Amino acid sequence: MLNLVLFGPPGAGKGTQSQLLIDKYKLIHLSTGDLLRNEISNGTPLGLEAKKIMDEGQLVPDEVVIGMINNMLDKGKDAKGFIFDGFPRTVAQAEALDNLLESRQMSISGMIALIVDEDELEKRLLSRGKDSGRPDDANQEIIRKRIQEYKSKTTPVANYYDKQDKLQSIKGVGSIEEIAESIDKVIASY
Ligand code: B4P
Repeated sequence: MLNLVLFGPPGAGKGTQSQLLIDKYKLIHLSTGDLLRNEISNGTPLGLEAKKIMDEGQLVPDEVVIGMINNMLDKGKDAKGFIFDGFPRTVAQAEALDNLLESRQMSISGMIALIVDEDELEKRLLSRGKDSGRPDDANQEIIRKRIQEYKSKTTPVANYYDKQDKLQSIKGVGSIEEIAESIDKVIASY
């Protein structure tokens, strides 16, 4: 199985690259951001709770996203593998993911981190906000809050995988095709 963690700050291109990878490698895409937005559009109690937190640019509680991933892993038992996009975002989530996978005789093949500077991230997210309707992309203050959350809570996740010799970083600036090629090279090395 190919179980990939696509990592990077908000706007790094995780969602964009995931779309290419699911087609190419026939993987199941698990984006906690998409799963949460689904809950919001369906008006579920979980969605109502998550909306307030996401609109402020903060991370939703670990137990909420871990529960969602647990359910989704069961639905994809016969898959060729998974892309984890936007998850894990805290060390507690990374530990929980390792446990969830181990209990299913699975493991993470590797983490690919997309490196993009802050000015570029802000530019991309503000530009997406013009037509995405996503409240968390709508203004600079919220975007900066998300980047701040990433720096304080999410960057330690890269060290977590580095300690397991599973981290590889690539440049996330350039054309979408160029970045996809760099990702392919890393996958070929597994
Ligand atoms: P996410 O949905 O994961 O959103 P994101 O971090 O903004 O990444 P996204 O995938 O959307 O951006 P991408 O880089 O593809 O999270 C949203 C919120 O949900 C979080 O803030 C949090 O509140 C909550 N949440 C989600 N997961 C959670 C978890 N595990 N724990 C707790 N809370 C969680 O694309 C950005 C833009 O860049 C696009 O417009 C794209 O077209 C453009 N782009 C991509 N590649 C480009 C390139 N090479 N050049 C130029 N533009 C590019």
